[in-house]
Amino acid sequence: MSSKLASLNDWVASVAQLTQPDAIHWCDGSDAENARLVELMLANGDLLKLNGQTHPDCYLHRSSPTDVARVEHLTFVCTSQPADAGPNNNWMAPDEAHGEMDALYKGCMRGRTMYVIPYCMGPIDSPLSRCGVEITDSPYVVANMRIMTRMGAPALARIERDGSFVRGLHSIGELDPDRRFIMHFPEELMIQSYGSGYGGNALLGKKCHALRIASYQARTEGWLAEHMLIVGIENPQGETHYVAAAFPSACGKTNLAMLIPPEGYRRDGWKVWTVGDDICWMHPGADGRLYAINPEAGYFGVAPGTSEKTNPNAMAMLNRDAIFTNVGVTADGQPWWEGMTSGTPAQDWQGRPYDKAVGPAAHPNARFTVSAKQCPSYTDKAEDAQGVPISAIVFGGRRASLVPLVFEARDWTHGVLVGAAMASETTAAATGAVGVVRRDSMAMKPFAGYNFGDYFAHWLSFDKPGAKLPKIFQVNWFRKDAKGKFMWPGFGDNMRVLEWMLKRVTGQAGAVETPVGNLPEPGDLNTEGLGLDPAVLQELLSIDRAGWKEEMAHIGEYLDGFGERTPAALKAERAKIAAQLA
Ligand code: GTP
Ligand code: SPV
Ligand code: MN
Repeated sequence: MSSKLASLNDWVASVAQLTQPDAIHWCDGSDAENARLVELMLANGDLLKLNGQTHPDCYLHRSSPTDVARVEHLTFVCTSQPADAGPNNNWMAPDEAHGEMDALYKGCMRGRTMYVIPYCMGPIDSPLSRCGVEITDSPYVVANMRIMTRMGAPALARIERDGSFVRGLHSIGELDPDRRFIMHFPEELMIQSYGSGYGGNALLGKKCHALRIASYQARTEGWLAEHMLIVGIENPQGETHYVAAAFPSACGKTNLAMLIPPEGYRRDGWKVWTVGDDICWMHPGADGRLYAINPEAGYFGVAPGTSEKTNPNAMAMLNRDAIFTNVGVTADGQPWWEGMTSGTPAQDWQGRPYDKAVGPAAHPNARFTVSAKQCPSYTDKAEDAQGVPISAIVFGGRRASLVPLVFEARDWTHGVLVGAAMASETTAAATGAVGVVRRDSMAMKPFAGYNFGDYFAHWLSFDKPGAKLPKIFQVNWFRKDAKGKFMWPGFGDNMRVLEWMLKRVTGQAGAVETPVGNLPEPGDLNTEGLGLDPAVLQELLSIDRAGWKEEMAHIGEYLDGFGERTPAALKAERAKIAAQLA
């Protein structure tokens, strides 16, 4: 097979010339194709079949034990000018990077099949969507891309219509951490990945295309590509407001995107609709509002911590047609991970007999891959070619101290500062130390495809005459008490905070002004049925002025790190707040 598009055929031929596969397979995305691939992977050990009674068509993939997360230190943005990648990225000169990668790719697909995956990020018929082609030698990547993107014949047809696409080349190589690179060439709309089969490193439509390359394109085209969930909150009057929220990796996007409101809310008629759980592309519409699409078609979510108690919607979508990566298994072949409320693991994620003393059953970054349509709160607004209008943007991180449960930014510039200044504890989603607080502007530290200074300026540029921008908030579900216990119940109860935010949007809720932002008073939050100690709530909703003074000084140093590219308006906003706190 081949394509009507000469540039695509030529590229596929040149990659085959370099990598020397035994066979080339153009993916059409059909069920028959998937069935053949699953059979192949069951035979070669890439997949294990899970319990067909409890989990029909569910499979377990055990990765190489040293290939379990994103590798930020091996991820590069290769622009001609180092300053265009910025201090927030690793940089390599494009020529040098191509040289390194070509050496790795040379003959790497001998004895393997090369799969050509045409995919579309976003609804096939949406003007906001963008396409790419991933070439890979991993059938596991094909199976995941099939769930995570609109893949196959319809995508190829659109690519042939558009005439352009992002080129992504991936090989698992030897799965050797010392021969592993994730390279981005935004000026060439190209991605090259070698040596890892893990999600963010290997499913090139996701972080590599939909965030790093797309953010670079979005800057020149006047839109935003963000690490955000998109959720619709329907009030008892039947009005739905859409919220986009940026939390760093493994900090609660999937959970917020499909939360089940507390019982009282459900009784009153509140409903939650899931549009996306990880990536959001936002464009200004003719009416001045921001309209968002979810470029993905599935969820690649964190398994540990997901349970009937914390995320029943996720549990309901995971009992059929799902791929589980690096989870444990029960004696009767059901997937199992830490946090589950029932079942007992028999084997851990490496296939060893489970022994608590040796380690957890599931890897802390174990993941599930599942179609978005299987989520009970899925809305077909996720298929809307125009996207959904965004009423509020939320930034949030894991902060054991200082950052209150919620506050509102005074205006857009203040909100951009809040996003830029965001910090969070690192998690198992990337290799390296876990629990270290670092700045993670807009939850995009690992994903912005260009200099953060330019990125902040791009964010500020949306505030122009006629714009009807969303209100911006910061939240923190992760405050801990002196004993190290979470102070806020989180999960479904985060609905209470969402309600306050949306009532701020519609002018129905009160707030106290502070230099840091506008906070609810304890009475402004619905805490009915929560049983939260009033002193704890008071602490969650207060500002530690001395602590914030120090934080503002750190934020100043951080912003200065982007030199002349940091917008003056952002520095001025910070200085104003620092002065008010002094
Ligand atoms: P990525 O897919 O890595 O981008 O992550 P994500 O932001 O979608 O994170 P996810 O929702 O999967 O949550 C990661 C972990 O945080 C899980 O173990 C959750 O159980 C936990 N978590 C999510 N929401 C809350 C919350 O409100 N409170 C607490 N304490 N934990 C939460
Ligand atoms: C993240 O790390 O933010 C993820 C998982 O959503 S991955 O696709 O691996 O990037
Ligand atoms: Mn993510």
